[in-house]
Amino acid sequence: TLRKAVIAGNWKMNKTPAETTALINEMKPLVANADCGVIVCVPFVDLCAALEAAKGSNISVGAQNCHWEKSGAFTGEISAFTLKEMGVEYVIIGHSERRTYFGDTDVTVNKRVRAALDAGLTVILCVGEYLEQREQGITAELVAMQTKIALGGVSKDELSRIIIAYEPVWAIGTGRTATADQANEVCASIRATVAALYGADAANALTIQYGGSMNAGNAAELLAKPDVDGGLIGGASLKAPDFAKIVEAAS
Ligand code: 3PY
Repeated sequence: TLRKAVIAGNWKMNKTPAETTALINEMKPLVANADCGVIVCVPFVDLCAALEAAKGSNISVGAQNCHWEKSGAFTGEISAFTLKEMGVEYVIIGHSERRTYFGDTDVTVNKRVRAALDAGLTVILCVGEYLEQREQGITAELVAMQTKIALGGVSKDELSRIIIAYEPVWAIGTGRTATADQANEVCASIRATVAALYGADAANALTIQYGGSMNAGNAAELLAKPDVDGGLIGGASLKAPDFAKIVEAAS
C-alpha cells in the first residue's frame, strides 16, 4: 500500500461477551506497536464487552451492520445512532453474507451507509463479485456499480469516513484467496470509480481493503500491492497471534 493501512477483523457470528473480553485482552499487547489502523468488528451483543476491553488501547471497535432508521418498528434491527452513542466508531455495511443470506441490496446498502454517516460512524463498505460474474468478465463493471450506488448522496467530505473493502465472494470463508494481482487490479478499479466521482485527491486518500481469506500467510504479499490498503479479515481475526501477524505485515 501507498497509504497507511487499516486492518479490521470481521468476527462474524462468533464469540460470546466473555470470549470477546478474553480475545481482545490477548490481542492488546500483540498489536500495541502497530503502525496501521486496528479495528475489531464484533456481534452487536459483544460491543459493550469489546469497548470496555479495548478502552485505552489502539484497538477500535466496529459493528457488522446497522439499520437506516433512527428508531421505530423494526424488530431485531439496531440503529446507527445507538451504535454511535455506545462509543462504536466503525460499521461494516454490505458484507456479502448480508447481501446473500439476509436480502441486503445495493439500495438498502446505500440507505445504511447514509444513516451510518449521519450518525457520525465510519463505514467499511463491502463490494465484490460472485465467481460467475468474474468468469463473465464483468467484475470491474459490477464492483463499480455497487460502489456508485452505495455512495449515492455521499459528499466528498463524508468520503473521509468511508473505507471500501473489496471482497470477492468466491474467496469468502472458502480458503480461496484472490491473487495479489487480482486483488490489486480490482482495488485499483474501485479507486478509478471513486476518482471519477470525487476527483483524484479524494480517491488517492481513500482506504481500500482486500477481504476474503486474508491470513497470516498471505497478508504480506497482498499488502505489498500499491492499491491494497489493508484487510478485512474473517477467520484469521479470531486468533490473536494470527491477527497480530497480519497487523505486523501491515505496519
Ligand atoms: C472473510 O475473510 O471470509 C471475510 O468475509 C472477511 O469479511
